Formats: sequence, structure tokens, C-alpha cells
Amino acid sequence: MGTQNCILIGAGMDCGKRRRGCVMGPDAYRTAGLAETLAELGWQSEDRGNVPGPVWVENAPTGEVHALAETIEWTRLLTEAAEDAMAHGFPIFLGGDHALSLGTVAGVAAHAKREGKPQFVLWLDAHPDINTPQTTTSGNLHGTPIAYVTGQAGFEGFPELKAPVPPENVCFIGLRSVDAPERASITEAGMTAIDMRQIDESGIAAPLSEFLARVEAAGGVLHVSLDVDFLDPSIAPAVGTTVPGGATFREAHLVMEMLHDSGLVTSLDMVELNPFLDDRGRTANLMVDLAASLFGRRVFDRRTHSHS
Ligand code: 4U7
Ligand code: MN
Ligand code: MN
Ligand code: MN
Repeated sequence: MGTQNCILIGAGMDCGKRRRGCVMGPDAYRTAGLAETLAELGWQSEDRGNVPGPVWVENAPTGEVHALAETIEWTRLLTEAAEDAMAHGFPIFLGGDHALSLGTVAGVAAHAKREGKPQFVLWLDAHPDINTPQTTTSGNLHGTPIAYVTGQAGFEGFPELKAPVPPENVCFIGLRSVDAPERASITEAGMTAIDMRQIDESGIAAPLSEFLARVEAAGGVLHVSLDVDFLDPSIAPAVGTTVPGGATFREAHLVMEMLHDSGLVTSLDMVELNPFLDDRGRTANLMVDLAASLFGRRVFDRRTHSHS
């Protein structure tokens, strides 16, 4: 994390699913004091405001792909915003639902390609979001970004990818809700998928260390996409797609602390926060605290760690 300069980009995308509210996410993070928290940790931030994507779309009938044209437009805008921001600092994309990653990951990967560095993606989520517009049964495109950014077919009409992310460069952590076609494509592509059972058995640190070692060995850069539903709903209720049995408070902070120590992370999505469903701001505050761990908040310094 070289530059110590963060670029906050509001992406209040709300059309990646039917239930409304993620449009308020960027302002909830601002209200929870994200910029002030980063400043305490020695990071300057430049708030670029909110990307002016399409704001409201009438719900499509259940099962039909929802808001395709709007999602394509958001993807175009966010790819550009992400690619530009990478040239100026460490972008934090304030969601907005997870469909925003169609654009943010495409944009950061395009930048990495220009720099000649392999792009890696860490997907912290209950879901792998690897449906395509053909395989989705919900029609909700927030369940599709990994398929798009890894170059799978079925995204006609979307911007052509400048730099598809190799599937083997993606690591999922926290999985506990995977659709059948998603399981098939993860297995077929040989992607690293750490489900909750593996976390129960081995702890969360071991598989994360292994992945970070791989990023480092490749001389890669790492994009982190943090979906609120990675967290257990008991600590993070403000999300439309809660799944029981998620990451605990300490598991989530440990991931962020290890990511900080690795020095490999160059961009971050904070997605799926629906402030309309929150309980006196606790989920927004937790997400900001997790970002603080990623940007260096700690109890004590570590003298020895594996990825310094
Ligand atoms: B999120 C789902 F069917 N797989 O495609 C789908 F279970 O960004 C859920 O991770 C997608 O919250 C969840 O609609 C998308 C469903
Ligand atoms: Mn510029
Ligand atoms: Mn997601
Ligand atoms: Mn999810």
C-alpha cells in the first residue's frame, strides 16, 4: 500500500437486485466517519463523490434478468472510474450492491495489465457471485461479477474486458450459499474456494496465508471485495441476502489485519450495505472498523509476520 492516498468513490448502485436501499451505502460510510478514520491512520483521502449512474429501475418480473441496460451503463462508468483512480492512489469503492464489481474489478485489472502486474481478487462473501445472465435463477446481476471479470461467456452488450482476471487468481473466502451452476464453474476452473466448513476446521488464517503467499510470489496486486454478508448476520444485519453461519467479528478483523501486513492490497470494494436494514448504524460502523484494520489499525505491532 505505497501511496498513503485513498480515493473514495461512491457507487450507490441499487439495481443489481430488487430490494432497494444500497443507494444509501456511500453516505452511510461517510456518516460513520470513514475519511476521519483513515486520516487517524495516516491516510489522506480524496472523496470523488458519487458516480452518476442510473438511480432507479422498476422491478422486472421474478426470474427475468433485472436492470440489464442500467447495469451495463454502471459497468461502463465504474470501469473508467476505477482505471483512472488506480493511477492516483488506493481506491475504495463505496457500494452500492455487488453488481458494482462488474466495473471496479474490470477497471483495476485493466490498470494492472498496463503496469505489467498480475491482478488477483479476494472475494469475501457468503456467495461466489459467479452466475451469468444465463445461469442466474433470480435474475439479479449482483450475483454475476466474478463470471464477467474472469471472461465467461454470456455478457453480450457489456463493455469488452481489457484484462480478464485468470480464474486461478481468484480466491473466495466465507462461502456458504452456492448455486449448482456456480459450483460447476468453480470446480471446472479450479478456483480457490474456502467455505465456512474449511474455516471451522483450519481457521481462517491458514488458507488466507497460502493465497497471499501465492500473490506475493507472482508479483501480483490484490483487489479485495468485501460483501457485508461475508459477516455473520448477528453482527452485520444491514444486508438483503443474510446467510447464517458467517464470519465472526474476530475472523473478519484477522483477515483485514493480515491483508494490511501483506502490503499487497491495492483496491477495495465495500458492498451490499443496505442502511435501511441497519440497527442504529452498527453494520456501517463495523464495515468502517474493518476498513481501519485493513489500513493499519492494530493493537500492537507484529515483529515477525509472513508477508511483510
Ligand atoms: B451477493 C444468488 F440464487 N446466488 O444468483 C443469486 F442465491 O452479491 C445470490 O453475494 C446472489 O449478495 C447474491 O441470486 C449476490 C441466489
Ligand atoms: Mn486522472
Ligand atoms: Mn456478493
Ligand atoms: Mn453475498
